[in-house]
Amino acid sequence: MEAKEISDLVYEVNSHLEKPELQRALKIESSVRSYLSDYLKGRGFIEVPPVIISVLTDPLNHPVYDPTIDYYGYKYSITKSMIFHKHILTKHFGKIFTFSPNIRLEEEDKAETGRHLSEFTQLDLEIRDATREDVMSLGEEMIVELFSKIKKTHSDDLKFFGRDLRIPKKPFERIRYKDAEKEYGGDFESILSKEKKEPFWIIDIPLEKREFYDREDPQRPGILVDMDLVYPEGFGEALSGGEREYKLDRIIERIHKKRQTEEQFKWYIEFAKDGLYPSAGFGIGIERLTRYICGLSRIEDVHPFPKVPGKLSL
Ligand code: ASN
Repeated sequence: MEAKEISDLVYEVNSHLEKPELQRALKIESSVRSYLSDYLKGRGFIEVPPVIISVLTDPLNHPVYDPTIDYYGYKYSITKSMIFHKHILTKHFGKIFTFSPNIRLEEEDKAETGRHLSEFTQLDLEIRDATREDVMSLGEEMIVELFSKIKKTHSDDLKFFGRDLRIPKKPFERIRYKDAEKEYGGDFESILSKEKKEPFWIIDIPLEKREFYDREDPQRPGILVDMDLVYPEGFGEALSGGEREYKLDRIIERIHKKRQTEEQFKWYIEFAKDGLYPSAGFGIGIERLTRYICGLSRIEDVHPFPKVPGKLSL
């Protein structure tokens, strides 16, 4: 990482915070948060506070720097996602959501994507006894309503960005992971994202491409009952989620298939022994959503203190 004088950093932060683009984007993001929150509360969801450190967090399916904090003899991680907490909560609450700050200390190859911040917020939600179908239609309706409201209330800001925000038609297109890969090769997500004019779903993701907690289709071994939503116009991944494994034997088998250890997830396993419910949910990145709404090429332009992998930031 390049060395930087403190005075340079102060200058950089101040010039960033002064930018009209950032100020407008933050105004929009502030509305995005309240509209989404109102939308979910209006549908019976309870907002829960975020978990920042825990003995249990998402293993993710890609490498990140992974520090732990030793505290009273236990190893705590900084939350990478609240996936397990969401699932455990559905034992006692039917529908929950949280604006969850996630820390993923990405490696430097993610610095130039324009889509990665090491610290970001996802709106993470989970519903007990729901199916993938249920959460996909919820996601579609939520996005359509959000975009319509933003168009009405932020027309000046969208005009400033020169953004003609299109309201997508429901249901969004669905493409099976394996079909997309066959037709476009390994880079299908970015190819399709550039080609499409409206958000679309990638469904039925192969088991090895995702974490152990997404449910394997009992009728189609190796295929998960999960999904990603991808933004059009080259903006890439928006959301990911799916149905969850909830039976103890399935959870243990899936942990082993990933070559992870029961020790690593012992707390979650204890909850599974106690009994978990079937559930489904998803998480949508707030900064990526704001970036898409504003039509900006770089994610740091929607965050006051952006943590771009490999770069010093406040
Ligand atoms: N929030 C995602 C989900 O609900 C998980 C993640 O962020 N890795 O599936």
